[in-house]
Formats: sequence, structure tokens, C-alpha cells
Amino acid sequence: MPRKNLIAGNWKMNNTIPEAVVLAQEISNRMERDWLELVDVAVCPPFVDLKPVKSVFEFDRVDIAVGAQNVYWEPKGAFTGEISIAMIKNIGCAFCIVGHSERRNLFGETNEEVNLKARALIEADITPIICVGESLSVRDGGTYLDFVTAQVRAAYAGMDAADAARTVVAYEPVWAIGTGRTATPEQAEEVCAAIRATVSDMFGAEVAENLRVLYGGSMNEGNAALLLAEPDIDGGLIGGAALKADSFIQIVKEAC
Ligand code: 3PY
Repeated sequence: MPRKNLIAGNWKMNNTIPEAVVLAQEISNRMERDWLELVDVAVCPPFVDLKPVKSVFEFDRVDIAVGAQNVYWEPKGAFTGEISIAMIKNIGCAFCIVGHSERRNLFGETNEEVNLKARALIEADITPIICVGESLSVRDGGTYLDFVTAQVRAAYAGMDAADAARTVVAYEPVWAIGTGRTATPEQAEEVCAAIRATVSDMFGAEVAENLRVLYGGSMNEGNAALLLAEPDIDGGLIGGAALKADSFIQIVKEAC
């Protein structure tokens, strides 16, 4: 069975609750319901917006999932400022981004923490969107495939094939995040294919064949079609373009 594209909007730290509700409503209003047969769509707003955004989609009976942008792996307790998996599960999150490069670079998130979060999410039946990607210096140094595949191996450490089958990977080259610079389709395909090959090596060809590997890093309505046409790219994790209903909707359409 061919893989179904997934388009997930990463709203990052944008939108107060009223702003989030307006954007969610616009997305819902403009989403052709039959596109959702062909492509999975999710939005990942800040924690405080999750419930209101979910309520808009529920009220409209539109099959757009919500996801968190981060989570803590411990079930509960004295972890001031953290949000648990049970909390996002209770809101109805189907996805959670883990290891976004902004979390790795600005907040010191390590490969080990990414692994703990991904495993705890799988346990709770929430799909982790595991982000990997190299910096500009690693790319220019030519070792980017080794770097990214090492991140993939670390993220999947201790998982079995059944666990791995419940994940999504997003390749987000750091040099393409928030810079307006996008990887070419060939550059993105090379790394997404290497990610799939690594997963095949770890868990077998069937898991790898069914795994969704997204591209992220300034994907927008102008470049989505060419990126999505690559054989190993199964959707996008969308940054800035996910904050404009027109752009987001256009990307979803390209992914159908
Ligand atoms: C971007 O496109 O800038 C992203 O970081 C998506 O996660």
C-alpha cells in the first residue's frame, strides 16, 4: 500500500488562544473534506492552544489531528514547567514533535532525551514525529549522512519493529529552518532515502517501506510540489507557511 502523505503544521511559539482559534477556523473552513481521504493533516500549536484548536476541529467534524510540539517523558511529579504525555493525550493529541532542532539547539535536548520521549509517546499510543537534521557546518563538512543516520539510530535505540512502525521521522536540515533557504528536492531526497535505509537496517524492509519520512525546513506553497514528488518524501513539517491558512491549505492540496 502506498504511504499516505502527512502534512503537519508546526506553529512554534505563535498565536494566543483567540488567534489560534481564528487560524484553526480558517483552516477548517477552507479544507476540502475529500482531500482528507488522500492526505493526513495535523496542526501542532503551543500547549495552551491545543484544547481550543481541537475543539474547533471537533465542532466542525473535520478530520484534522492536533499534536504537541514537545512533552516530558516522566508520568507525573515535581517537574516544574513540564507537560506530561497523559496531559496531551487527554486533550486528544494524536502526534507530538520530538527533537526539533530548536529544542536541541536552544534548549539542549539530547539524542537520549529524544529517545526517552519517543518511547514514552509510543507507549501512550501517540505518534512521535522525530526530527533529525544537520547544521550548515556539518553539511559543508560533507558528513551529513553519517550525522543524520546517527541521530536516527539514537532516536530508535531500544525500540523493536512494532514500536518503530508507530513513528514518523521529519528530516529538517537546520540550515533551512527559519532561513527561507530550502533544501533542493534532490538534497532532501538523498537524506530521506538514507533515513529509510537506516530504519530498514534496524527494523527490516517492511517497517521502512511503511515509515513516513517528512521534509521540514521552509517548505511552502511554492516548493512543496517538487519536494513531495520525491519518492522518499511522504509529507512535510511546515513552519512559517503553517501560520497562514492560504499557504497551509495550498500545501495540503499539493500533497493530495
Ligand atoms: C520550519 O519549516 O522552519 C520548521 O522548523 C518546521 O518544523
